[in-house]
Amino acid sequence: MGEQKPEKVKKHICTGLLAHVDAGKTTLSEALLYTSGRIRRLGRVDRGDAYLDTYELEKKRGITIFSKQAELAWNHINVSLLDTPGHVDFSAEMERTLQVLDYALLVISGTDGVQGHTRTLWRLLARYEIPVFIFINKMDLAGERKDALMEELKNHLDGSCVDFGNAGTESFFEETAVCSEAALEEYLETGAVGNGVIRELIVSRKLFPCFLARRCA
Ligand SMILES: Nc1nc2c(ncn2[C@@H]2O[C@H](COP(=O)(O)OP(=O)(O)OP(=O)(O)O)[C@@H](O)[C@H]2O)c(=O)[nH]1
Ligand SMILES: [Mg+2]
Repeated sequence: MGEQKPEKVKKHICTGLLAHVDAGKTTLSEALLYTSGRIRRLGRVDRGDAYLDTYELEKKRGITIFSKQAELAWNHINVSLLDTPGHVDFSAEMERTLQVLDYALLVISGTDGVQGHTRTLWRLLARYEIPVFIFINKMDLAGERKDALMEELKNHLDGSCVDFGNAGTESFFEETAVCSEAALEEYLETGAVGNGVIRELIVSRKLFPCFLARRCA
């Protein structure tokens, strides 16, 4: 009899969405839950029917007051998603989540760019040593600001913010190569940087993947 293959163990990660107030955390959470099939209807904050803004006061004011948790599954990974409030009055509620996060998703509104509160969050994420992915939304309102926004991230957050929309291109590998010696060595030898090294860079906070929303409302 052939050897039985062990069942693929599902990995579990805890990810928090953080941003300044009104950036679009709850809207993005809603989209992630909908895309993963966790919810069947795409609710909206401005209609008061978002899946995660459950409290009456949240629905009425159109803002998040309490952090909420939702579960989704994607490619053999179970993800606990924590949607946090962006309003400074509820910062303690946001900060509580930092103790349990494996990864953070920092949302930046394409119309506002890096705000004072974004920098405060960035410092907190560094203090808690949390790897960060950056998502820039509201690109439907931001016009052709993609390059300027990437410059802003590099200048105001970290020089190792890299646009993953360019993944696989020469300029992507050049930017990735300078993030560590191992990456540079691999790039000089092969002309590319492999996923294994990229993963290491992300986990050790030497590289911050950035994703810009496509321009649709
Ligand atoms: N045009 C446009 N509007 C967006 C986008 N994402 C979010 N919004 C709108 O921005 C407003 C704020 O969105 P929320 O998702 O409530 O933002 P939030 O970051 O969760 O806000 P707080 O939790 O109160 O900090 C809502 O009216 C959304 O419909 C986007 O990509 N484009
Ligand atoms: Mg919200």
